[in-house]
Amino acid sequence: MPIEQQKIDAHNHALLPEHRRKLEYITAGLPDAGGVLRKLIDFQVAIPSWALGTGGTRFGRFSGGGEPRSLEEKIADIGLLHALNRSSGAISLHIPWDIPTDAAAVKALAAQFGLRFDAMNSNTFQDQPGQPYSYKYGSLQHVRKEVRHQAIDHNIEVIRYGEELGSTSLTVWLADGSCFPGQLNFRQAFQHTLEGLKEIYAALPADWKMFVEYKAFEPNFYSTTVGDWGQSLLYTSKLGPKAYTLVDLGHHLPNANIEQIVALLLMEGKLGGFHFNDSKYGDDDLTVGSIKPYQLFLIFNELVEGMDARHMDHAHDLGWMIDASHNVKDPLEDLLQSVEAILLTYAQALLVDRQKLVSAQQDNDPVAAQEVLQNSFRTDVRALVAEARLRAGGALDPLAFYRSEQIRKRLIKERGAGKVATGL
Ligand code: PSV
Ligand code: MN
Repeated sequence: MPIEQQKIDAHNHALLPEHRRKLEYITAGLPDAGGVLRKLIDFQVAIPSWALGTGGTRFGRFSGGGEPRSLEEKIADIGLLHALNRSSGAISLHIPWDIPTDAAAVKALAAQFGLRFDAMNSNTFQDQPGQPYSYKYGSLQHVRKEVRHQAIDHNIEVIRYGEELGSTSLTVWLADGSCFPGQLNFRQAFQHTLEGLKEIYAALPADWKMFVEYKAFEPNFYSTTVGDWGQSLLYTSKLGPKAYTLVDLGHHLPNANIEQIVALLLMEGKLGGFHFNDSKYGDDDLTVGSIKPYQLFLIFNELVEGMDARHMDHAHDLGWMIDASHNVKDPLEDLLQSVEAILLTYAQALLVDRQKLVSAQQDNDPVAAQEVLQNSFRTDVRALVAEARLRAGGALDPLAFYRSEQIRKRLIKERGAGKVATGL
């Protein structure tokens, strides 16, 4: 649904006096507000094609209506988000949920909305109609060669689709593992998986990256063949320089120190991609920043520190993506909230007084270190993020705009109430 710039301008105009007052207050205390604003404008978070419909659990799914009926409509939805927040300028596709039958047309449509194609995602965790072999007992780890080959071929096919769209990375997430002790020979499962990943790696174009995503449990509940960052790092180290570990915030055991994981992967030059979401218990796929915002801040603090230590470009050197979808919110509102949470937290991490933090560390002063971190975490940076959006042509308050324009109601009218988008 196209959004008229005039409407965004009118919305901004009404909010401008209040916004300016808040912005002056925050920028007065900042040494380099311009630099922070530039980084915020550059930072783009990819939206996965499967997050545009109401998510579900294995117990049920409750469509809110107006869900995209095709890849083209998914692109239009992300275009809408990007028009409002100017920070969602990329789409991440899942094959076979979103096969681009006419790649040139799909690419041109995305370009009209200012979107590029982020990482391509393969799917060997579900069986597709007509598929010769089942993934019930795994894919790349499988005891049977023909199943492994089918999974390898699928990943290579996904790379080919991605090449047509201008993507430059492949994310491999495997559901492989076992549900019961004794079901699997761990070493053999690892070796089979490594061999398969090597074949996929060999098919990568020169400028492509491969992200190996890990997950502690689910759908397998006893062992997972890429179960944690150590296992992922083992694979990516053996694969070579184009292979990186991907961190999904929901894929850890409770209370894992994700900020430390991120710091060490960055130190090794092996952090490649990031899936944002939030959770209370496991891979809950809840809105970013809705449950543990301080943990997200600590992770961003390490990301900024670690990327700066390696002179990395914050906006382009890692693949940033949201990976969330759940049952109760309007997915577009949810995504607006998630992107906002990411940018707010990134802004807070940019404000951390690094010199003071280093001094506190050198002085063995945990009290001072906590003061430094929490000073930033408790700074209200909402006006800064809004200003970045305004300068980039977006809406000062995307969610308020979305609601006042009754966008969901219009989407339901256009697409119907009953359709369920492809995805989980
Ligand atoms: C698995 O839980 C995961 O995080 C992977 O990134 C998948 O591609 C995605 O969710 C959607 O199933
Ligand atoms: Mn993920």
